[in-house]
Amino acid sequence: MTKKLLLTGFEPFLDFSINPTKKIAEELNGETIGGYTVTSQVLSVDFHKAGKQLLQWIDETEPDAIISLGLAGGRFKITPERIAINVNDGPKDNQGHKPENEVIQEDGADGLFSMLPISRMVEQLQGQGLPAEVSNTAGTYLCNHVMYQALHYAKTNNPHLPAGFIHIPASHELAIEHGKIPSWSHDDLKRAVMICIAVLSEIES
Ligand code: PCA
Repeated sequence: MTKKLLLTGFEPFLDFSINPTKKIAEELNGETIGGYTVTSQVLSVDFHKAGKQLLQWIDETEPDAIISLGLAGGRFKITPERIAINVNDGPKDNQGHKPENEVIQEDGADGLFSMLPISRMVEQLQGQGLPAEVSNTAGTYLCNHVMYQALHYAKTNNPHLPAGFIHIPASHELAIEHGKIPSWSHDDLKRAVMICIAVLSEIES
């Protein structure tokens, strides 16, 4: 029997009229990659909602691993994130909420490290011809928020759950609309995510 992967993408936000992570998540829903069958969900760019959505889907799916995807418009590479920090800050979310120095979890650690095999993911991506590097900051916006919530859940409820976050560059489709950001083909972005998922099967859990 295959294991279950909860894969999340995000809806569009700010001046990014398309979010390639949404399309990738939707296209991979139901696929089996390595030893994992994917269940996909698309998160709201909403500080009050995203954490609750994630916890609800964890409850429903009972995943053996969680990978969340986010768009990092302006980045050139696939960047698995190393750490999430306990802060919400940044521009308005899609509901108009603009947090400043908010704590995500009152009792939470300042920072939580990814539970995903991030170095191996980078190695595999580069080995298969796709530029990648570990990122040391997921920012303080929704992506950091969701990564932190997943890792806080794991730490509290299931300390061996491989969970974490991968930022991806814009797709060509988005870059054409946006006008000022580097981009990858949708097929390469999707292939990169599939490579990262396949790496999960190398680890025992
Ligand atoms: N990227 C944003 C939030 C949603 C997304 O896809 C971020 O990097 O925080």
